[in-house]
Amino acid sequence: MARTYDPAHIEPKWQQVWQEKGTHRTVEDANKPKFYALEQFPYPSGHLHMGHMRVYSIGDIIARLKRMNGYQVLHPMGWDAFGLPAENAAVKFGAQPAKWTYENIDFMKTQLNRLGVSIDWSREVATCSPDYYKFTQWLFLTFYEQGLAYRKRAFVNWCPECSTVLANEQVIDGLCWRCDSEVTKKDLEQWFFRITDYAERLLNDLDNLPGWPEKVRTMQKNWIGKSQGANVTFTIPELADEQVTVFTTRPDTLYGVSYMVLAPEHPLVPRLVAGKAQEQEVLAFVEEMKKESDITRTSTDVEKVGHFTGAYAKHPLTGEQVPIWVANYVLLDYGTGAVMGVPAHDERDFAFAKKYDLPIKVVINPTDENIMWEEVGITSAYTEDGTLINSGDFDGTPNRDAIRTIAEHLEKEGKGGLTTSYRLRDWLVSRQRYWGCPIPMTYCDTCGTVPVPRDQLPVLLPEDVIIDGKRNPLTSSEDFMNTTCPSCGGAARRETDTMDTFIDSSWYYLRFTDANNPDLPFSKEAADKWLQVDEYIGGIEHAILHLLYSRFFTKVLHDAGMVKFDEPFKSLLTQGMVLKDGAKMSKSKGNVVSPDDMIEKYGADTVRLFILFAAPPERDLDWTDTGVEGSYRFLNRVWRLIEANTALFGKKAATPKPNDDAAKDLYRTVHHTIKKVTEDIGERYTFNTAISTIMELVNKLYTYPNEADRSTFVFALETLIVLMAPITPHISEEMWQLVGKEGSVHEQTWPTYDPQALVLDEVEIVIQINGKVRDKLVVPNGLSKEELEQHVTANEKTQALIEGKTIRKVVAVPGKLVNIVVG
Ligand code: ANZ
Ligand code: ZN
Repeated sequence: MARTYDPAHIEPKWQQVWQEKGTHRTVEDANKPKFYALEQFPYPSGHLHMGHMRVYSIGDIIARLKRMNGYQVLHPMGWDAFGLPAENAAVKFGAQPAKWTYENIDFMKTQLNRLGVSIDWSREVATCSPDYYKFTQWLFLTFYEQGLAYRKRAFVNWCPECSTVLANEQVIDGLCWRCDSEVTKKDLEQWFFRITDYAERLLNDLDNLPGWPEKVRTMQKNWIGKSQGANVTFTIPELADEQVTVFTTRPDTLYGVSYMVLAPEHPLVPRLVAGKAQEQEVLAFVEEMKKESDITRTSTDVEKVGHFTGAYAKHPLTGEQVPIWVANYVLLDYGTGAVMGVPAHDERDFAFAKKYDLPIKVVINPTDENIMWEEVGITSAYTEDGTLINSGDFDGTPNRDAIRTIAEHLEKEGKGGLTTSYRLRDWLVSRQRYWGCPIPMTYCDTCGTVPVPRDQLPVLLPEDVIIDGKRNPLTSSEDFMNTTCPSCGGAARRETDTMDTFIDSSWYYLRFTDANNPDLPFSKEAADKWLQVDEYIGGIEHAILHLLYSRFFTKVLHDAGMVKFDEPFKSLLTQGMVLKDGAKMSKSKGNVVSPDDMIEKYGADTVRLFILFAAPPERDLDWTDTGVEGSYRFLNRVWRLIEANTALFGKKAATPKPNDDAAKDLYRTVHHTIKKVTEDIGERYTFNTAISTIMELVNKLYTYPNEADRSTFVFALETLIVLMAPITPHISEEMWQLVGKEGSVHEQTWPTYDPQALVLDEVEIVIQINGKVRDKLVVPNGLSKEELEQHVTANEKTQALIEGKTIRKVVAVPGKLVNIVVG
């Protein structure tokens, strides 16, 4: 009796077999090329959603194909397990973050296994486990030793809701990336990573990443925000010629400066206003500005406001008095935190000068004859190019040239010079949170800041703490507050801040190469063997933060001699979202499709097939019930085809003998399918078109005549099972067994296509007489020009067409046509 396709039975069965046999373990075999396939590891929030199912299906099909292609494949998985939700759960349900997190991990791991992904779980990592975070601390010390981790007092982004600081990258349009509350500022002593030291390399090396989407590279480029300009140093006579430097992209407008603006937090401000009438007013403004986020302050919708400090600077070239202001739109941590105001040639300065009635001085004469220089600055700023006027010795210089000549002149005078600024800021890594990796530092009254020696790592997170969501419980931990100084043995306290979780995820791909190493984060040998990640798959939401930080980490570790490469991810695939009927899945819309329900109903193979078939990976995918059902029906169709023909199979691979037309055609189709599937999955990552080619093959097999060659038919069926293995691993394994084959289908060698088989034996060509189409003719394929000419002219059909006429010329185009010119 025919067996029906029963995924609920076969899927768990094979999952267990694979697990017992260790089918998905990484095979280390120096004779094979290596391939590292990695999907971004999930945060253990509680359960996997369809978006996860999509990334992991994509990663799995790639990993499986490479294995069958003869690669040694590393395909690991772990958990990005520190972070705020665990603490929120602790506040809400009283669960300990550790317990909550590990329970989630257990559940989500079961979900992943149910999808049938081929993960080497022997390399599993969880960033919250002491075995892992010991080395996160170890690497923090490396950064410290390299002078790349430092502590400073700074105005930092503060989320009052999460009661923690945020990195600039975590402030989106002035709001907290996590909870959307308005971000304010706080003056705190914090740890930073000196990522700005790497700004230039992080920017330039984007050019060495052709395997990354252009869009992501552009986003990183803009984030780094390189700006070429000049520093100009003014002096302040009333403060004993104290210097104040501004950053400008337009040193050519230096003679047009009519005021200077300092960021409200600029350290000179209190001294400038001391004892002046403006003192109270300015200091009050400064306090107000400290609370506002940079994004709000510089937003185009926000009005520019400022205050005169009552003090003046001296212009470096003219010696003129320049009034010094403070204003909301100047930011402390861009450039030098001070700007020169040139209202005639900058829109923003123009608006500011108009509002506060400051002088407007034109120094660039428009090249455009329709604009009178006398008009500039009356109704708007002139921001285009022109020639310098009112600029001393520089009059008459084209302004583009003056950018350089004025900067060079300043340099000679010791008053500035050309320089580069980046928008990228140093990475603020301290968090006032409990559920994170403790920063391995101690503070001693005698010795100051003392790193915890490596042999004393990890600095463990205490587990018996009370979490109220307001205070960091580490600040009342006995362990942290009363410790001994590693240097002098005296009383000391530990750093109570933990690390930004982005540090945890900046090096996990390295740990996977040597996941159980008890002494080192990873050995150089293992990392050098497996890295770079050959294909990294994840969401576009990580285009800036995670990828930039990981690149930074890799470069630092490269410079420290720990790895040989200096970019972690050779190729990057950013997958689209999973939608439901065109809308984003969300609890509030009630349109969430649960992966568990779908697997329960149709099986994991159907879910995988649908996900991979419904859209190319970078595009959004629309989850439709009819689509899933279609995928399920297709698998049933394949199943019945194999089921009905099991008797034809022998133990050995079928040797096809295509000796009739139907067999020849099928033989060619099989090779075409092999080629298409191999390239679509392995090179183009267009899994959808690979699948449709397989579907066409199945259609052909259904109409294959009974009397046609059987050996070719069996060869086609066998190949079909193998080609489906990376896509739908369970049903393929079951069918492989069903037809009596030995071993696992996943251990088969991927079929190769025969280019010869793709060539048609015969082609149809057109016969033209004097340029007019007169007939068609079937000729052997692959004839040369001369052969074709001969073949056609000798043919009796042709002879009849040219009867009684003389051939003057023959033009033969192989595979297409022959034109005979007669007279
Ligand atoms: C004078 C000037 C004249 C400027 C002119 C522009 C046009 P990008 O391209 O983004 O680097 N600036 C410098 N530091 C600043 C800060 N901390 N906060 C706010 N604005 C700042 O922009 C550089 C320009 O932005 C600088 O060039 C400066 O204004 C301003 F016709 O200087 B400019
Ligand atoms: Zn000490």
